[in-house]
Amino acid sequence: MKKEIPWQERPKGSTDVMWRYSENPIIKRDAIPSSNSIFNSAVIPYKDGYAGVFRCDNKAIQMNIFAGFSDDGINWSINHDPIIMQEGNTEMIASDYKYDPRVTFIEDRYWITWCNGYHGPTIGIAYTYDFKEFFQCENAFLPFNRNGVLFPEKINGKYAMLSRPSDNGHTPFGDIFISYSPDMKYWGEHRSVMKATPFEDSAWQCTKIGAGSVPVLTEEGWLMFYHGVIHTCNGFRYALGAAILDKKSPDIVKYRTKPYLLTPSVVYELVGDVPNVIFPCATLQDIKEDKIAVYYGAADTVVALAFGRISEIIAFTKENTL
Ligand code: BMA
Repeated sequence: MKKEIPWQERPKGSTDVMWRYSENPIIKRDAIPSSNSIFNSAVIPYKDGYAGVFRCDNKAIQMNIFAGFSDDGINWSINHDPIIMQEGNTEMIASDYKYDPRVTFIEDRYWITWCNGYHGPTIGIAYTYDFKEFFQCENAFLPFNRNGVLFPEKINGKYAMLSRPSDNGHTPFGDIFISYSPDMKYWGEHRSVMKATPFEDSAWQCTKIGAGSVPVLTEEGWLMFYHGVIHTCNGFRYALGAAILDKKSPDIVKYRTKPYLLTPSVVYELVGDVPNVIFPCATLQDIKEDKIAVYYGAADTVVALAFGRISEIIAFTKENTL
């Protein structure tokens, strides 16, 4: 039986390229007993349904990642206890906190990347076959770094990861880089991919940007949703854009949205622990049906879902490129 991804047609009267799920948020802040908030989280097809890794901050505001399962990608059952890591390709590495997970299937297993607290934020890596046992590997980079996103296949024989070098706080800068590894342990060949924009060109992404969802291979190249940030007089505002990276050399940005695709505009994006945040971390797509569903954290409090037609997002990105 063909697995349906979550989907709703574009609302009548809307001309927007992407639109929100009418029942958002799909995961509320108190979906498990210990949680203060559940947001920036990742999902992936698994067996007959879906699995996910969720960022749940508890009521002491300790950040951790939790596994969860769903039949339909909308109704989730999230474990009440965080993921316990075992040794992967190295000895156990300290992890003061874990947040903002991404999940990628490569070859034979599911890889998790997240922001790992190791003398400050950097990129943690683990793998699992079943979302029950998880094996933690070497951190990809030195601190400080965030938003590590793996490509779903090797590129020129190597694992490839986007990331965003940062600082120890609420980083006021940030560009996306790509790094390669032969073995998921040693990372190098770091190259610049895309930068925050000049204010006068596209101000919603002028302070910093970060990779969001796992890139999806399309006829035009790798389609990736990212967040862009503007520093306003009221703090940071996080919006969502799309980029298309070259298939063979993904450090080459073919197209990138000058206007945003989604910006905080409905109550669960405008109101929460951190107002004005849309933070994409995953997609589910049906390439044949030309459908994509984007999972994003809203206002650092809940998880929400948005939809679009892949062909329309690509056409829009090409026609409105920076
Ligand atoms: C970033 C990260 C994200 C968060 C965002 C907005 O620095 O901490 O987890 O969603 O800020 O607060």
